[in-house]
Amino acid sequence: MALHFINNRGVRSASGQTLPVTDPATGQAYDTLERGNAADLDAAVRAARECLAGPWGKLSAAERGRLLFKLADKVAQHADELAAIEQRDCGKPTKQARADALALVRYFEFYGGAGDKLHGHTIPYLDGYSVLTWREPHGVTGHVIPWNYPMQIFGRSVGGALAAGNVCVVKPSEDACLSLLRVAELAAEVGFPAGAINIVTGYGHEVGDALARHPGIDHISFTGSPRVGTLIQQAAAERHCPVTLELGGKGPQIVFDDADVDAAIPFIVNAIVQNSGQTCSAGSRLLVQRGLYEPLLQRLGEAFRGLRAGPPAADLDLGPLIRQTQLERVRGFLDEVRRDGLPIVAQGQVVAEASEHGYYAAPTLVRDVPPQHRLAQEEVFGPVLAAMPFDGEDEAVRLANGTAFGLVAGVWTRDGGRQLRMARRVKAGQVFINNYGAGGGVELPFGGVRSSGHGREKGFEALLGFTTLKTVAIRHG
Ligand code: TXE
Repeated sequence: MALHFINNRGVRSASGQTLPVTDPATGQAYDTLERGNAADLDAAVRAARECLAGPWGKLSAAERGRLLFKLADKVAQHADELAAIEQRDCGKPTKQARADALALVRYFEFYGGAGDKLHGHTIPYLDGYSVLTWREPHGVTGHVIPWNYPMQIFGRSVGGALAAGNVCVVKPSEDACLSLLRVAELAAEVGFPAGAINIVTGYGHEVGDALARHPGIDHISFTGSPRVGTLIQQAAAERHCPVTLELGGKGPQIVFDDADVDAAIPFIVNAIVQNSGQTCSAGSRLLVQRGLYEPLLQRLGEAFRGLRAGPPAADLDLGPLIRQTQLERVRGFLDEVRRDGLPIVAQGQVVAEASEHGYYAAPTLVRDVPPQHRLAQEEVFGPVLAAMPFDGEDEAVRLANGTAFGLVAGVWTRDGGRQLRMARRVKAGQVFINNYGAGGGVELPFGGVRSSGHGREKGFEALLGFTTLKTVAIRHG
């Protein structure tokens, strides 16, 4: 029985209602979580505000950093436990669940050491004046977190917000929140004051919507679908609350015919099968220069045929998808592929013991996908890679930029000039040259342009977003 976490303790919902926690590997419910509502959210905001006005507001940046370092150590000690919780809650293969727990450690370390480096400036102005700028926390930050990487997204978002001096109210996904409730307990154990980290579980249209509208929330950080991002931004606009939105993408992997194919193949495969394709930065489109198209598809076909999806604990290439509706979404895309006669180059397997239970999807490579096809335009959020050929740099850029999104892109070429030209011309928040970081690198600023959202998370840059700038002008005569 998982409870909300408010004021450093487990709390029942005001309504007394709960929701089931389902194992995506079996489709069976094995626990409950609280179905929060606006009253629970309000209690969390009040706890946060009291903490901000009390113990949290008195801490120096260095003291906040020390707490984050302690939390990093604590999470490292509990990494196996947290990975096991995440594995059952999200269906992650062991390697992925563990990588997520270790990334959480890195986020707390990184932001633990970064908060006391948030400097302002002095600015030359009129004679007789001194002008300086201060970076101040927003106050209470709200964090709406999805189910694909709960620990990683909590780390980048809450870690940065705390380091910058904010206190946090978190609304995790109703599909995956157990690891975060445990992390919040660990934070209390290492000395985070009551109210610094609060978690209210439940549905998005109930708790998430209440968070977006609550006047006591001073900044919102949201990762999720473009549809809900729009709703949150609209609600926040009513009270002029700043938001950071990370809304996914349709990442192109652009492979020129001078690419190091041996190096590229493992990255291309991983970028679409990692976390069963449920990754905002997934490389879900493969753009290949025509001369390399056939040989590369042949080699990728072999690689895809060797991929296996199965029970998370078996630690295969893929686990299940998060829930039935996501599986139906992936199947819907594949139905359209068949209906429109697009050639499927290869599919991996769902291993026998998994095939009758849980939400498994076989990794699939589809070729000759027309650039305007839904498979080439919309985020599947499953292990389906859409391949298409291109002839030259201009066409590669046109195709790469030809969706509503702009989150992450990969470019594979040995030509140094082309590397930089492509990096400049592709519309994306991150461009990887001869590598592809599907979510990797806590140090690297991350976020999108266009429908992928705005604002940056991760890296030092994210700290700026969790602050507001105050200009102080002093006339001293
Ligand atoms: O996302 P939602 P869903 C994309 C991906 C996926 C699709 C749908 O393409 O297939 O979105 O996934 C909360 N007010 N991404 O439906 O609904 C919700 O409770 C406030 C990309 O699961 O956006 C959860 O905590 N909050 C992505 C969070 O929003 C609301 C990660 C995300 O859920 C709300 C996940 C509301 N009205 C999905 N409704 C990425 N960028 O990595 C829901 N929520």
